[in-house]
Amino acid sequence: MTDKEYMDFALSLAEKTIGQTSPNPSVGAVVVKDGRILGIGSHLKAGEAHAEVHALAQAGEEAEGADIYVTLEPCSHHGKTPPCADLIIKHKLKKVIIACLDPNPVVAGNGVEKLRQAGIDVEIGVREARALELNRKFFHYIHSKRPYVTLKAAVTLDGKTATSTGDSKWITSDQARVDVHQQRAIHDAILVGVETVIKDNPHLTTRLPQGGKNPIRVILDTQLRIQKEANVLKDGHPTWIFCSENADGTQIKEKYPNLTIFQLPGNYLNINDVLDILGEKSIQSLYVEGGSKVHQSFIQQQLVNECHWYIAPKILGGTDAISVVGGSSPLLMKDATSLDIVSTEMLGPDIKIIARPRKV
Ligand code: AOF
Ligand code: ZN
Repeated sequence: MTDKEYMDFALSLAEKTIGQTSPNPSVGAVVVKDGRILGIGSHLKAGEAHAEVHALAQAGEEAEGADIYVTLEPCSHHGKTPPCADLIIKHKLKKVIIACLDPNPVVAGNGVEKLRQAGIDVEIGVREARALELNRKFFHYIHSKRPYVTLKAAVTLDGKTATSTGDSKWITSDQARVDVHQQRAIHDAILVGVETVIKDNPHLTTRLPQGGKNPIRVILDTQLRIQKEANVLKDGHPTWIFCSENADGTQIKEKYPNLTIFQLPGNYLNINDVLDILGEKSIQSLYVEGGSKVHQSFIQQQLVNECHWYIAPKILGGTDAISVVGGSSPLLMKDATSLDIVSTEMLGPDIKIIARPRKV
């Protein structure tokens, strides 16, 4: 196998753990000597062993003189676990092949430096694009200290998310909804506006046959209008509400211990402030499920990293039906938000489009 093929194998090991390692990145490692694979590993959970630890434990003494393919620069710091660079040096590996550097300031090139100083060959950049894509949420978080924002919408062919009466059950098929629950499971938090809570009384939990972690629920509710018996309050899972400092949350807070209230200064909620606070609370990925006003705020302020659009083969028609993105349109087409389509996929009768705002 070539270097690229071994790295692809390491990347595929890492990709299988997407969503279960937060706040750590997904990492895979493969130890190879004389064309034989001696050890493989993935980082499985924050606080537990890194990918290299598993792979090297399998290789044991045979690791001496071997190469290791790692999807991220081996760490050099004492975090919750000891440095992988030290472990690689201890096992006397010959060469370390790395897909991409770790931007985490406590590592950021120090891992490579440590290895080179110990006389180990290091090659960087094999399958880099795939590795950057794999951990794009982690990298975005490290660079911006804010969560990576994915905007999700289920729409008709004519871009509507509800009828004029607000009915939206259901636009897309079961297959599309399963995909949404898979996305909920791999995000740290899910965000909606209070209008959605009042209208739909959703649970915003992950409901998959195979299980899956629930994201923290974040509700934007300036005036604290949430109904006292809302499912997101009653079901015991963590819910964070952002409201204005003028709202009084004492009673509701006492009633629901799973509820955290963040009161922001001023009379309206600034989404930039919300993202800053979520970042401080280690939320690296945020799944925004609307409604249309919330979508508009995120789009207008250019706070979206990725759009997931589930398009059902239905047409509602009517200027009174609710558009997926609210507010007023710009006057000119040249002022539209431009995106690049990353992928398209059929989910039963529906299409899923993933698109990312075009970088200018
Ligand atoms: C690696 N291999 O498999 C991973 C790495 O608290 P700790 O000790 O788990 O360190 C977490 C940091 O280590 C994380 O933020 C990232 O910079 C790096 N992750 N490094 O060598 C791995 N998961
Ligand atoms: Zn490590």
